[in-house]
Amino acid sequence: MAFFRFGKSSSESAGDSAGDDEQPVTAKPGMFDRLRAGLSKTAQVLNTDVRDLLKQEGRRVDTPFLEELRGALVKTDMGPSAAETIVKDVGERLRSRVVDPEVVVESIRRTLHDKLVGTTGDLAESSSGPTVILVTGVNGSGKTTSIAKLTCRFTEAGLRVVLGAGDTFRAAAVEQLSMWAGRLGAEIVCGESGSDPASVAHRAVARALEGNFDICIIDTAGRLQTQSNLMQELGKIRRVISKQIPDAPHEVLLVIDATAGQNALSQAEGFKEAAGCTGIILAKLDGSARGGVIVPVAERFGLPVKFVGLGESAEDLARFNPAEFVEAMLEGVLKP
Ligand SMILES: Nc1nc2c(ncn2[C@@H]2O[C@H](COP(=O)(O)OP(=O)(O)O)[C@@H](O)[C@H]2O)c(=O)[nH]1
Ligand SMILES: [Mg+2]
Repeated sequence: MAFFRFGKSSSESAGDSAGDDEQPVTAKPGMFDRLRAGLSKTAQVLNTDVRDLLKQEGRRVDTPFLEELRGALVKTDMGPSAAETIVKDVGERLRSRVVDPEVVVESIRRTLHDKLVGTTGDLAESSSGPTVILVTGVNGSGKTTSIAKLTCRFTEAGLRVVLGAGDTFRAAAVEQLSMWAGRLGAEIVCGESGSDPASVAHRAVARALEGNFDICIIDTAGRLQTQSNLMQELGKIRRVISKQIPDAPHEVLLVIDATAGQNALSQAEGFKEAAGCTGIILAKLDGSARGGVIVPVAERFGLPVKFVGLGESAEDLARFNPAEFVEAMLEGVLKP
């Protein structure tokens, strides 16, 4: 079904209604500008540290130069393996010669692209009936906001969405999701505060089936992988859902906070197995100077990064496109 290509990449405008999203749409502002703005803090690191290094007149590519380059690259959180590949490549191509900024930038571009290509993918969808998406992650990572953003994309594409307020831990969480549901024209199924999230999930999926909804998205309370009872709860939610629709949940999305650094990565690790995650949303890229973290995220989890979060509004979500991402990161590095 074509509708699951609803999540236009950032080179396509969010409001494009041409309806032919097989065609690459270029020269449209909108999502690419948003991606660029979101990655501006990361680009700034490359723009100052790397650019300063590249602009030093007569500077030769020697060991101190390569170590300075490595230091600047690592600041973006792209991880030691990507930085090492770039440093090695630049060393091999330019050693003892005068620095050629074009070669260095090309090496960064190619390395990041190679590491990121193939690390994305479309959302899975149900072959018949509602598509069920379970959203999980640590507290405050951006789960509920990401659900609002997905809902916005779906409803804009004319799909009917029912939300399950599975974070029954805090009353405020239910209110937050209800507010978004009202604003975005989605239905919502809530439970009593403190009630069993699996029962809320069950009722949300039942509502999706009986009301012929296209999409059912289930929110969950934030948890840590060390809280084994809560991690088991995710398994229970999955089991309940799969009894209602055998191949559901069709997606289990892990939301990771791009600003939280290495710690967030370790915290998220246990989710992959406990929740059977199928993809990642990397939220809060806009607030981070460490947008390069997408490289270790993709490497470490071995899961496709399906979307990136670029702000707090419902429109601030882009489908992850490696080529555009790398261009946005390198924005301005070669400018005089
Ligand atoms: N700047 C920015 N803030 C975000 C993004 N996603 C979520 N937030 C903010 O992060 C905070 C926690 O988000 P929330 O969705 O409630 O997290 P949850 O606890 O995982 O459900 C809220 O203040 C959100 O507005 C994003 O992509 N960019
Ligand atoms: Mg929440």
